[in-house]
Amino acid sequence: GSIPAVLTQPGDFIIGGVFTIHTSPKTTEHTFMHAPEPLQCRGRSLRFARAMTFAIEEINNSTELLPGIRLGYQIHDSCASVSVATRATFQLINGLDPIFSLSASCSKSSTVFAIVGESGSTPSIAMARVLSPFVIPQVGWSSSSPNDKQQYPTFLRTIPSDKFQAAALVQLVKHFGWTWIGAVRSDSDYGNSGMAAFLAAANAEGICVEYSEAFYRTNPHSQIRKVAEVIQRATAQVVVAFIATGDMIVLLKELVQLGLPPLQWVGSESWITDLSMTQFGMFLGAVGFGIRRAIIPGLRTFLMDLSPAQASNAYTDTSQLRITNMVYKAVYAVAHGLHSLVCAEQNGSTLHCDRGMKPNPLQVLEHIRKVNFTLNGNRVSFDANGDPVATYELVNWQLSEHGQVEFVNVGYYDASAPEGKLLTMTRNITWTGGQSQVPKSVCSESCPPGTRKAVQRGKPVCCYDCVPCAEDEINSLDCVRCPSDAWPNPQGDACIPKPIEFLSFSEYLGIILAASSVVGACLAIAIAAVFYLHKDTPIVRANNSELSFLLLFSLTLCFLCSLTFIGRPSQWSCMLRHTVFGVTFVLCISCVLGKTIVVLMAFRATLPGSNVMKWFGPPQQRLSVLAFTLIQVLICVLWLTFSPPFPNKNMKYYKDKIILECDVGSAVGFWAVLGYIGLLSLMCFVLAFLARKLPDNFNEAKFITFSMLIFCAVWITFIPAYVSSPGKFTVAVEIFAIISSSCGLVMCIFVPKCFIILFKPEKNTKKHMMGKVPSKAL
Ligand code: TCR
Repeated sequence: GSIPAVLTQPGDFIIGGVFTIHTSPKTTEHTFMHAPEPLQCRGRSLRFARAMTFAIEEINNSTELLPGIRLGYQIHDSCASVSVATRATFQLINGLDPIFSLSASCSKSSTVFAIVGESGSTPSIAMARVLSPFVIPQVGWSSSSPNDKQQYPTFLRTIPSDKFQAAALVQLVKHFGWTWIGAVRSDSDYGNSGMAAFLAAANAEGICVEYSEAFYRTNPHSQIRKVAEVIQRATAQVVVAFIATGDMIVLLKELVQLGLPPLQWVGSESWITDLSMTQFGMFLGAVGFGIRRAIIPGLRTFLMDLSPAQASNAYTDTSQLRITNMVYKAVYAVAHGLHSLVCAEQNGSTLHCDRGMKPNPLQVLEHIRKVNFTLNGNRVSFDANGDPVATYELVNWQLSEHGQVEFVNVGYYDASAPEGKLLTMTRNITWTGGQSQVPKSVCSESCPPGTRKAVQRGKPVCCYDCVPCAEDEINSLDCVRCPSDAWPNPQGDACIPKPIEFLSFSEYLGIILAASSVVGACLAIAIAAVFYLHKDTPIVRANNSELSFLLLFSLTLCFLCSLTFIGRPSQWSCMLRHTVFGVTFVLCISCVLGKTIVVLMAFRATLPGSNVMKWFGPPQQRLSVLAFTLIQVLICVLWLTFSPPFPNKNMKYYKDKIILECDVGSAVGFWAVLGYIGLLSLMCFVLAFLARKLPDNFNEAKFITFSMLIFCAVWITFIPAYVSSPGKFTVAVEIFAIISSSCGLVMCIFVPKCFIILFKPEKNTKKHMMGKVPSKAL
């Protein structure tokens, strides 16, 4: 018949065991009575069952643990099948098989008080569902899927829950900066729940997953091929594989066939410590967490009981006892639980154990749950959830000197350590392809300074383009705008304050302009002095000296007022600037206007020339100058009271500097002042133009025309410069306009007369002057 293998040993108390001895449910011809062929005994599984019998033998020989009591066992082969495992469970709890006829030895067996098993999570869950209604304790040794006490109240285990392994893998991936990974898993409870825990934790850490594929060893070939092709096509260099050994072999064969270039594999505990996987070079450099290695004295000799022909090489290799130790621990935990239930100290000292006791399963469960003992130096205990403390070894697949792949322990993970100390590295890792450099697995390289990440539409956050920061932005993590008075440094990683610009006394331009205004003022004063010294000569007298002196005075002020434009603008200098300049200029122009009117009047109004001075004599002249000037004063007062100019930091105009300027306050005020000057000078120009041919004293009208021409030209060129761009050069242009137009007046109106007074005194006679008049005018 096709009865799965059963191995029994009678005893006072029987422990049940369900193991995956054959990996495929079809290979059921062999019973455990005859050792299976080496090929079917895929290494560890047979060793696991043998580890159980070894532990029971040890306990039976022990004088401390369960003295005088003989433990028996009944071990079933589940063939990695849920249905076979379930049937085995029923057999164990009934002691009878209701459906199949059992071999003689089995039918006599008594019921078990606890069950150790199964290997895989999926069959273990099936068993737990059967066992929990009868409250029969079950201790797993490698079923690691996160478990829920509500659903499986009678399940305990010696392997840590995979939720810790998932967290550990995320830590590992994060530690090496892999933000772009592939994920493959077994389509089983182990793979699905382990990967779900991993993905949730990875997502919380900002790790992006390019693909997540699932398959099972019994899937059609096309499905496995598809998974292999996804891995091949993807760009992620790191693949996290939450896969059971049996599934990994299948995938691996497919990948080898595809000729996949080496990737960095991050493995789960099931396959990362499986020697049968090392036959392929493809996984060299793989890293992952394994159960801590342990030493079980005497096990090797015990295993060697089988003839070498019956055992595979991996079976006898006891250098890597990881899961085997979990089986060993599980059996001991059950024995310790039983011990505390049936053994008690009698008469104060001798230990007595009750062989005939029929233990209540619930009590057994409670006692197993509470065990706390040391086994070969390892603590064994269960937490409230029935799980052990999670500790792992970080395993790295390295090439040994003999050219063989070996598992090198390169670090530890201890879930009970404080945050930040969970993962410790103890040795260097050799990466895939034998590299010593950590492989890179990112979707997009990190952005260079001066640029920022721009997530691509519909793609994970780890995939982005780098777009340059705006001109006024710096890059620290993202593009950050500098405050309005600062500007990025050339490297684009810090904001530096913008330089402040104004026309100062300490720069050449400022010094030259200030000097020329002072020189101009001195010139005007010097001319005034010359005129004063020769105030009785005809030239001075003929040019109605009163207006001339007033004009020279106002010209001096004009020169000097350009000084208020130089230096750091302050509230006062801003208010003074345009108003002082406006008033003094109007004073100037109105003096010139007065002179022109005098000339015009002399010839147009009263040709006989007798009473010009009566209509526009010195008092009228004075009055008109005063009136014209007062109008400008009024404009200025209104401007200053309603909206005076103020110093202003202009950050808008230039991106990289601040202009310290005088804001005119009211543009209307500013243009009114300038416009009034313009109006007067235009008037002056027109009148002087009309009078230019008239024979006045010494051709004054001609010179006035000329000076007004200079004046207007200068100011007209100034306006576009002023309106266009603010800055110190605009101010310089304005000063230049003031100085040059004042200069124009000085040069045209006074310098020729001075020249005659000083160097041609022979022409400075009444006769000479009178002689000219008729020749021109008449
Ligand atoms: N948890 C797997 C089974 C398993 C296993 C192993 C089987 C693990 N480790 C080592 C054989 C050898 C981890 C499960 O299904 O829960």
